[in-house]
Amino acid sequence: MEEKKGIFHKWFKGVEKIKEGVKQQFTRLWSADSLQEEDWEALEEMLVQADLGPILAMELVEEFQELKKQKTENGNWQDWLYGKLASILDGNDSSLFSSAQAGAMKAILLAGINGVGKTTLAGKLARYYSLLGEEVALVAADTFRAAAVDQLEIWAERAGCFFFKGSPGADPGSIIFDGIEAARKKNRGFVIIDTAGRSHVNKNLLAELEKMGRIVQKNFSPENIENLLVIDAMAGQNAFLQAESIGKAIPLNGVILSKWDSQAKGGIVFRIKKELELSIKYLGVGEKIEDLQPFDPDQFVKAIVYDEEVP
Ligand SMILES: Nc1nc2c(ncn2[C@@H]2O[C@H](COP(=O)(O)OP(=O)(O)OP(=O)(O)O)[C@@H](O)[C@H]2O)c(=O)[nH]1
Ligand SMILES: [Mg+2]
Repeated sequence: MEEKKGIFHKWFKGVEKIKEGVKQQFTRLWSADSLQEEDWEALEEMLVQADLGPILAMELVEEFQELKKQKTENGNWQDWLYGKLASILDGNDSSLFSSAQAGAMKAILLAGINGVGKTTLAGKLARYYSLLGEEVALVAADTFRAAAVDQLEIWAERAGCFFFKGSPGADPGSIIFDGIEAARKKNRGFVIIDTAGRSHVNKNLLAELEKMGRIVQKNFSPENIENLLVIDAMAGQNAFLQAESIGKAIPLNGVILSKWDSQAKGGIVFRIKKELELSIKYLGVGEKIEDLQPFDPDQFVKAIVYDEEVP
């Protein structure tokens, strides 16, 4: 219980900033009789600064302006905003493998630019799904740095799961192929593949990722694959460029936002769902193996809008 509370607090840090801005602006504007241009600008600026991006910020401001014009606002701003924000996240499928065949072998491929937290997440997911009763195998397909393999091996030890590494000099595609084979032989039905960080503008690296994606596809049917993009919660606008080009190399099934505990502004969640039409699956909320929070859209919006006690 103590640990759960700790995790929730770390997660909650990521909404504190947006929550503060939202409360300040909407409390003021909701009950004001006459509003000036600068009031709308201040609201829009707050939303942009909270990482909702210009499109969503403008949309919310315009809808609120319309409401004020018609003087139709009943109730409180919290309920109004809850409805708006919740509708943006409507359809966010936070679960993994929601249509997987029962008993089938499954694979998670983690992709993303350098240093976003892929290897750490591989470890966290390995522990998380092991605790749920899955027989997990971690496959080290990052061949760029020798240390990357050792780093993943340490996570495998912490998570208590099967670990596979290729022979030195092997290419990542063949490591994945062999890793899947080894996992199958060891009856490990839940394969998590850690890949090297790659710049989203490097064509060769994207082609390599494409190849890795194809090898996974050859071994698993689509409903048993989760290609997950790892994004640093602070990436802002750049997250969209990353998603666009990495999404061309492999079909993305969702996003994990890492480093949620370090100054994330919260609004990026809405942008990812709205502009990329990708579901947010998990939040990485720290450097420890247990610092993983399944993303709950309703809890998330309520935490921003309502003054509820942190459980
Ligand atoms: N605060 C915080 N730090 C994190 C989180 N996830 C990862 N880190 C840290 O971020 C750094 C990079 O993490 P890695 O897991 O090595 O990232 P990576 O994407 O595998 O990096 P490359 O393989 O080099 O591309 C490490 O210092 C981690 O401890 C998180 O959720 N919160
Ligand atoms: Mg790594």
